[in-house]
Amino acid sequence: MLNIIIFGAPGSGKGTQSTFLVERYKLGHLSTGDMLRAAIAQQTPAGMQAKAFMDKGQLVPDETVIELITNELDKQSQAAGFIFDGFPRTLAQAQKLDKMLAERGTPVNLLLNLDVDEDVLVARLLNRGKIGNRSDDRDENVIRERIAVFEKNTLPLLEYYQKQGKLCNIKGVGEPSEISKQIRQTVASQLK
Ligand code: B4P
Repeated sequence: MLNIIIFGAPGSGKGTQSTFLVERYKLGHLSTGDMLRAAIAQQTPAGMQAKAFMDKGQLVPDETVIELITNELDKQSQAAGFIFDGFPRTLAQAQKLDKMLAERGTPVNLLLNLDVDEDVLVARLLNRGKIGNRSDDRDENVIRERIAVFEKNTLPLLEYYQKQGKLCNIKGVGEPSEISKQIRQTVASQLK
């Protein structure tokens, strides 16, 4: 199995590059953001709880996202591996992911860290807010809160994966296809 975490601040291109990775390596795509938005659209109890956090730019409680991920891992048990997109976002989620994968006899192989400056992130998300239907992209204060939460709660995970020798830094600015090319070369050299 091949398990890749695509990591980065809101607007760093995780969703965009996940599409490339899923296509290229034929892996399952597990995006907690997409799962949460689906739960909100279906008005499930988890979705209703998550909405209040997402509207404010805060993280949804660990138990909620861990339950969503566990269910999907079980549903897609035949997959050749996974792209974890937007998960883990806290140390508790990272430790739980290691445990869940160990129970299935497979590890996280690598983490791709998309590095993008804050001003670029804000501009991208405001632009998506104008053309898309994500309410968390419309308000600059919410966007800046999401970035602040990322820096406080999620960025420290890089050390966790660096210690395991799994961290790969990718410059996340430029044409999406150029970034995909860099990712392809990084994955190839890491898996040698
Ligand atoms: P997510 O859905 O993960 O949203 P995101 O961080 O904004 O990333 P996304 O993948 O959508 O954007 P991308 O960078 O690809 O999470 C939303 C919310 O859900 C969180 O705030 C949180 O509340 C909650 N949540 C999700 N997972 C959670 C977890 N594990 N624990 C707790 N809470 C959780 O792209 C952004 C834009 O940039 C796009 O419009 C794209 O077109 C553009 N773009 C991408 N690459 C570009 C490039 N190279 N050049 C120019 N533009 C580019």
